[in-house]
Amino acid sequence: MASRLLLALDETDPQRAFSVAEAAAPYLAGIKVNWPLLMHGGLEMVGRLADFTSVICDLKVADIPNTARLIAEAAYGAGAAGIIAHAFPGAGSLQAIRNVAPERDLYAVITMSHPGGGEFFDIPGLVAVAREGGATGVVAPATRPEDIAAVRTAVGDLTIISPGVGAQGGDPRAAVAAGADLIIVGRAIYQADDPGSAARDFARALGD
Ligand code: OMP
Repeated sequence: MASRLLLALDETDPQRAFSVAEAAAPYLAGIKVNWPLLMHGGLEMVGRLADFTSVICDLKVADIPNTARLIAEAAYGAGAAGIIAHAFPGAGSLQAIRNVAPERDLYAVITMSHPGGGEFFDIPGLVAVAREGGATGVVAPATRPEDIAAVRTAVGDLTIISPGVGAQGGDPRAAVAAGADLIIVGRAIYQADDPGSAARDFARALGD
């Protein structure tokens, strides 16, 4: 079956990022890049990593629609298959991203994985924003499967991607059982002695 594993490539050394990506790529559904790698390697990292697998730009966009649009034009233009944005700025900001590339993915953050990360996030309200804004998927935490289940109930068949496995302690099987489609793993793969084996083991553990 297709892999359920997304690699969070928060490696700050671009050369090491490429070697990790190359080793892990056979076991991945995609790579997620965030500010740490983009700030060290530049936006061109997106297109270069897209040679291995599809790339999601986790920019956590949280801005007015015009600024969100400008960010989306740069990220999709660099080759991103998807962008992660916060839902809380509202449906208009998500729509501004969606309109840049309606055929690509847009994931809206509903609630976050770190301790206290759910405190200010209203799950049903933000899921409604995500749907109105045209998101193709949402982000919900593997550290709190009960939140994934609540998101799944509200979100219908949108894709749920779930961070918090590995370094943050979340249980990947529990996250999938609660409704997650794809599991995001960062440090437990890119800091492993053998990132390829680590990715293979996570992907196998997620197999049905
Ligand atoms: P590790 O904790 O190293 O596995 O990395 C997790 C990745 O998921 C990082 O890139 C985080 O920025 C991201 N993330 C979270 O950890 N928690 C969230 O609630 C949301 C995200 C995200 O949007 O990807």
